[in-house]
Amino acid sequence: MALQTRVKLAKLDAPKVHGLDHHTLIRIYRTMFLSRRLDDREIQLKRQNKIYFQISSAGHEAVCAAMGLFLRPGVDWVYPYYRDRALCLMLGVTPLEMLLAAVGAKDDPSSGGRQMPSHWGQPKLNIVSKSSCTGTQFVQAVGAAEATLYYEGRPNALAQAKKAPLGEYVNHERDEIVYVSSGDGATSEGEFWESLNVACAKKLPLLYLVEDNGYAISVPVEVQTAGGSISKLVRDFPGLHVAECDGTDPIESYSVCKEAVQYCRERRGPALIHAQVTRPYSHSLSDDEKLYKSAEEREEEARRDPISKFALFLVREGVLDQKQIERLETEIDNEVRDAADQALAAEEPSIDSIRMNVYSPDVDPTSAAFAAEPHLHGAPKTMVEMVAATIADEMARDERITVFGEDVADASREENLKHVKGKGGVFKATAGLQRKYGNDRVFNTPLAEASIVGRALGMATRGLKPVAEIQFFDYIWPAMMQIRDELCVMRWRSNGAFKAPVVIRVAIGGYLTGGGVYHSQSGESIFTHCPGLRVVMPSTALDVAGLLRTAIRCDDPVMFLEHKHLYRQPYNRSENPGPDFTVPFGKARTVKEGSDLSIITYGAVVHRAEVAAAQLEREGVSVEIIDLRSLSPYDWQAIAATVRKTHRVMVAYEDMLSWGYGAEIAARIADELFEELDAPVRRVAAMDTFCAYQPKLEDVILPQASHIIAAVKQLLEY
Ligand SMILES: Cc1ncc(C[n+]2csc(CCOP(=O)(O)OP(=O)(O)O)c2C)c(N)n1
Ligand SMILES: [Mg+2]
Repeated sequence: MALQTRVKLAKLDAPKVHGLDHHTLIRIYRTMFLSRRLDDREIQLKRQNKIYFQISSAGHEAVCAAMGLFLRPGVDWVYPYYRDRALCLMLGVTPLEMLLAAVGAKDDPSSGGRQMPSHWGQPKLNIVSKSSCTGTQFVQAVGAAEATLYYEGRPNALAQAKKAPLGEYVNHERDEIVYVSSGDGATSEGEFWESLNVACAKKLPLLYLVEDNGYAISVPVEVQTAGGSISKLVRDFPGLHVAECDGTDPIESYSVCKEAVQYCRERRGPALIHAQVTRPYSHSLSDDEKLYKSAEEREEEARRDPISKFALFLVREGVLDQKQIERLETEIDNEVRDAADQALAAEEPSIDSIRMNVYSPDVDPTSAAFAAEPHLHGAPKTMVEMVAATIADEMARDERITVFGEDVADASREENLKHVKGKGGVFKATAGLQRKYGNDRVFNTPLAEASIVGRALGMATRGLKPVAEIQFFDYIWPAMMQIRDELCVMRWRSNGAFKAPVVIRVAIGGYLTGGGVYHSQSGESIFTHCPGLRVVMPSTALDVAGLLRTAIRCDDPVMFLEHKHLYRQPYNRSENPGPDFTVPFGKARTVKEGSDLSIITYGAVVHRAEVAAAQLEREGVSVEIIDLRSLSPYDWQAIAATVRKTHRVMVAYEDMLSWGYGAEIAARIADELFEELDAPVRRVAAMDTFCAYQPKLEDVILPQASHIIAAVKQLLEY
């Protein structure tokens, strides 16, 4: 096996000094060797076609094992990279559990056979489920570290989080830290830099380990990183403790990890360790490094192999003799063989289990429990005023709620609050919340959307209830990866072990007069396309109160789309329905009953449909209007009922005509209700182009009442 080659090649260049007792030294070696043998075994299984993928931790074992001595399982929070097998072994993940993941078994604790091997995750050890995305982990770890500080100041929030679903995994200790690791390649992702910025600005107890094996698949580090050294680049981040070490040497790694962990535990700020490691087994079994690494490079790496070097070190230092090493290795080989036999015999997940854990099994936001009567009181509020009022009520009830985003605070400089009115959002949707609840609960973030969503996810993972704001839908795209690949998938990929009940409030839509391309976009279908995410879009202030409260009390991630054009209209205002008013998701509202034709709509088009219907009424045409208000899930029963009643239907929406949200509704009506139809299903929607700055052009592009009237008349001719 490859290992034997390396023992022969290794030189006696291991460090001579060590302050470690024999027990610890042997524990380190045992873990390193076990890690390597698990990789070797998986490689063998892959070659025998008994598993489907393998990515190894070979070459990374020393620094990971050393780090594992300092992180406390179930106390510190851990976001490990896929090459952190030795760390996970140290924390208590068993060889069997690792091999259950490799074979994709039902009882794989990291994902129930849903993720590829080495995608670690175990709630009882505070190891947070990792995706395959390189770089998304950084900002999530920031959110987890923010939760550390939050719980420190708010024990009541901790108590509330423990009572919520999955509360058994919520924990906090005074000197806990958060660990996040990555390769050299992943530090090129924007989220790495976004995370460092926040970690340093907020002095978070966040420990980074960059395991630099010189390559990201085939891309060498000098192409990846300016100057070839990530630690050089980050050295001037304020308050960041930066250290380098030979990550193939457990003794050197031990002292560097010790110092960095202590720095974070003492709350002096974040720390970053840059560890030089090797990658002797190619990137994965799908890669062959001989295609891009020279023979000399590979030989040089072999000489630095941590396992062979450390074995020789232990012999030389008299910790173990050759026989004892061999005995230890045989014992480990037997352990790995037994675990592999057990894993290979393990049950596979059942086919019907695939639908489990897309959404919360504990809270059903579509249920009757969320159907409440309004107790209206006070002066009528606009939609935007109702957003602030609803969040304010919920924050009083639930101390887990944090509110953040760009400009959402009244004034970040608290001393200014005595003299100024406060901003509270570019639309004032969060006005007064910071003043009322403090700047640990309501705060501005750097201008970095991926990190807004990633931080929210990290907080939610630890039991908080973030209500984050994306200022304009048009600028949500930097956060797309965090939303699509992380937020929506967290519960499913961890087979229900972790969840992400984040509310993302987003100002959306056109009809703005002068919004142009970048202040007018729709695109809700892109998010209704994401399983795991709830998407709602109210058109009245009353529905804002009911649906936003349901969103906050929901146990799933919710995208709450607030139409900018509707924020301050007089026609959709409402008195406050009271602090217990909720509206269930997936229940449409009948805006107006009618008998000749149905319009299925939502958002800003609801009012346009009402205007059209009023005019048509004068011409003797009776139109029924259904406001979906909840887009995923949506109320198919209400749609079917209205089609069965009028037999003529139009779907009117602001998203683009082609591939837009209404296209799916129209398709389903044609699919399932064809025999009910007296006329084709008609879509009235935005042109397949962009909204223009010139209001007249925007009026042509977006659906108007006149378009609806014309389409209704055509449909009535059938
Ligand atoms: C966002 C993203 N882009 C691309 C990939 C494909 N990919 C997987 S691992 C990898 C290289 C990672 O290199 P590095 O961070 O140095 O880690 P290493 O594998 O070398 O330990 C790439 C490009 C991915 N998983 N995620
Ligand atoms: Mg690398």
